[in-house]
Amino acid sequence: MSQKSIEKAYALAKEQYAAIQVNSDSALRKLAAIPISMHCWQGDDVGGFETAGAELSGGGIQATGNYPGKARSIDELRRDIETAMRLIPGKHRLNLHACYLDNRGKQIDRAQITPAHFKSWIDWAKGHKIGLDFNPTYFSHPKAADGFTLSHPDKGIREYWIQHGIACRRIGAAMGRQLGSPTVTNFWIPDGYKDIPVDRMAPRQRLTEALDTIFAEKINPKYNLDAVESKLFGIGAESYTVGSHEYYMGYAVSRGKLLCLDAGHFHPTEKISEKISSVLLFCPGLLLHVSRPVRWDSDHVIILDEELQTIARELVRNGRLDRIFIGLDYFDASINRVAAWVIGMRNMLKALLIALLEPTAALRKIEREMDYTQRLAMLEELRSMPWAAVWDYYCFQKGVPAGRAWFGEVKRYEKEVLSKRT
Ligand code: RNT
Ligand code: ZN
Repeated sequence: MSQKSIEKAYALAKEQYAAIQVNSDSALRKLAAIPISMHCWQGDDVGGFETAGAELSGGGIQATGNYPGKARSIDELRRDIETAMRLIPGKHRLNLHACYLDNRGKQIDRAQITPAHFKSWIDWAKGHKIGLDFNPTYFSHPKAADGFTLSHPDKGIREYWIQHGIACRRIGAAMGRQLGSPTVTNFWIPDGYKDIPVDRMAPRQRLTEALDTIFAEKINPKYNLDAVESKLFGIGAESYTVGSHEYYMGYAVSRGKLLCLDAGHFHPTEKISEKISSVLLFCPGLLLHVSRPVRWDSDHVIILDEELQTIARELVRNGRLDRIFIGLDYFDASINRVAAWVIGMRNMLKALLIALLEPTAALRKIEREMDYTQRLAMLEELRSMPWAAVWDYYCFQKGVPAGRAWFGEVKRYEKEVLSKRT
């Protein structure tokens, strides 16, 4: 697409949006102010760098596929992330897991990690002027092998994971302070039973005590914000999950924490888009793990489907973007991993743009007047508005390839870099 045709198409689109009282320039300014936290773990199938060639297993998290070119070192992962980010319009963030520490070949115990182990990431983020988000890693570890961590019946094991949590909040705070933007540190644990338990209460009591101990240290929310993430079930933990939705909703509301909604962590017909407004009413903030479950929590690359658009509309319409943190959480090892990032990030942004181009005030008025025929008619007409021309113009503005042109860049990178990794 030439610059001229992008600009021409945009001018026409702008007119069409103006006719429904939508200012497309201002929608683009708003879009540019929304950072998406890109998850580092798509780049190496949730492996991390604790030990050379570490493979993830456990916790019921499963990347499937063996597409060549996965990052084998921090340097390779950073280069892949940089390549992806050059094809995504706007400034975003990187979401790190504790197991991506820079240990310089030395095995470091998870209870012993410090900000020093993330210094090279912080410097890297500074260099790119982006913020970091963080996650303690409660899986792929001998002390998680029983399927229990913070709610483990053994006090010693609980204590170990409590220390990990405390260490991670301090790391999050160091990142946030040094980068001048709060780090969201998200707690997800795999704890649960494969088969029907007798005591559903005790593990939840233990989890509450453990979390309260982890969060006892006061940390300035300017540097670090805590989030807790629920789940419905995991592979090997099908019958009972300690950290269920009701559990964490209660915990987050009573402790003033952010609640993390992962799109893959609910019953198949349950949608997180439906939950956003309720969480915003009662929690200080909301973290999203945008993902695409296919029949189960399969963590497919997000596509521009109805639910993604509905999520984005809920985020934008509620007008509380200052309290909402958007992160992606999926991992597909069966396709080019850089492309997986680019496709998902661009889709998230497209969904937000479509939402920002909505004449929400007018639609609300129609709804209040109970004119449901007009509401349906208008919502359906909006689907064929020329948002794609606005998107292409945004990419052009931000100096990244418009349309499908990014794919050639990924293919070139695959040929020159990824295909040489064996
Ligand atoms: C697992 C959770 C969790 C992880 C990441 C890697 O089901 O979704 O968020 O995917 O922490
Ligand atoms: Zn998640």
